[in-house]
Amino acid sequence: MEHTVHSNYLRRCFQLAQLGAGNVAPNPMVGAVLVFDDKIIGEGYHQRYGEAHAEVHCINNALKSHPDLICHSTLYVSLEPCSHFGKTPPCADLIIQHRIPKVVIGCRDSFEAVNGRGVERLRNAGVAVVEHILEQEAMALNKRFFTFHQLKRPYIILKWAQTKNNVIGSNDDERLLITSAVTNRLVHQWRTEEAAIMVGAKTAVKDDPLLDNRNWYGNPPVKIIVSASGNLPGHLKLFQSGAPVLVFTTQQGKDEGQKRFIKVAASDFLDAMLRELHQLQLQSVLVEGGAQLLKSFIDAGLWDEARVITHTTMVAASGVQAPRLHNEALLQTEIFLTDEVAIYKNNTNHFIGSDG
Ligand code: AOF
Ligand code: ZN
Repeated sequence: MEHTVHSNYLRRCFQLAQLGAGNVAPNPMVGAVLVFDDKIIGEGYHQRYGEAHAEVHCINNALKSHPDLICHSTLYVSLEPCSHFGKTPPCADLIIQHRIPKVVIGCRDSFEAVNGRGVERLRNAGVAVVEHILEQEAMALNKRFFTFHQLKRPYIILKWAQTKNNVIGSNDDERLLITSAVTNRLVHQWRTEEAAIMVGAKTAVKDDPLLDNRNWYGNPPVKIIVSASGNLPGHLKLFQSGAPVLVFTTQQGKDEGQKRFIKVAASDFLDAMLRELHQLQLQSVLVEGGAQLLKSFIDAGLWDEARVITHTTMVAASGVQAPRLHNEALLQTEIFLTDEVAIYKNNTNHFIGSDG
């Protein structure tokens, strides 16, 4: 009974948290509610990166209408309240100051400066802390943030489009167009949701894509090109629009304008590149091809999600075969005009909760 009550209020926190989508990264999305006598007396969420945390908005909201009830209420938060002085003071201290007797959290915060210290601080001050109610859901809500902090690499989403017979590209220099206008827009939404997009040099040259998110509103992702030689023609369209371009190469390259070369060892290419991306605080990357680059991520087991767009009728007589996933679990499929969009997750990766 109590478990159901806790779950319901935590689900409300998740809903609130998502109102911050697109505005809080690289911080996690967080929502909070204050409950007295099974009624919500305050709500809040982390609205914008660098600004007040969810708990602050929630307590301020309750202060307006029910200041006297706060010290008798339970605070629900989708994430462990912070214990560090970041851009804002610790939320754990605010909770203690307001003498809130009980806090129910979705999951602990894997950020090194917090990582259990928020819970510890609350318990040391006599606040009852309830955990493990909807832990996996709470972590999934911020899958990019937790992957980044726990695995020290970005959350990796593979994406490709294929014909009905699994052909991803032509054998010659022609670009193979598979997706409809609707799916293209969806892909631009996906690009907007991630910190970076990545393609191999061959795709960059053959398709000459802009690699931007012009058909969706929001921040443009950083463009990443994987090019062993580092030789990329300066006229490529991807160099012409705003976002910075990172070229991962095994050679020395000359930085120019928005273009930056990062040299990594050939022997350890993928891991070294992911370490660099972690250093650069890029929490997620959408890998858009070609087949060879996608396959190298799959073979290394370095992927979290795959989004495969399959044309429902188009058949190619010949061409480059799409890669094959291993250990995948199908999460959902949806049809957009001519295309079926299937989302898979990597079954071997999962978040680690505070109980191991
Ligand atoms: C919370 N409540 O709503 C959020 C938290 O630089 P700052 O001060 O914004 O701190 C950022 C870190 O705080 C972030 O990496 C994460 O660990 C935590 N985010 N914590 O108690 C919130 N957004
Ligand atoms: Zn905080």
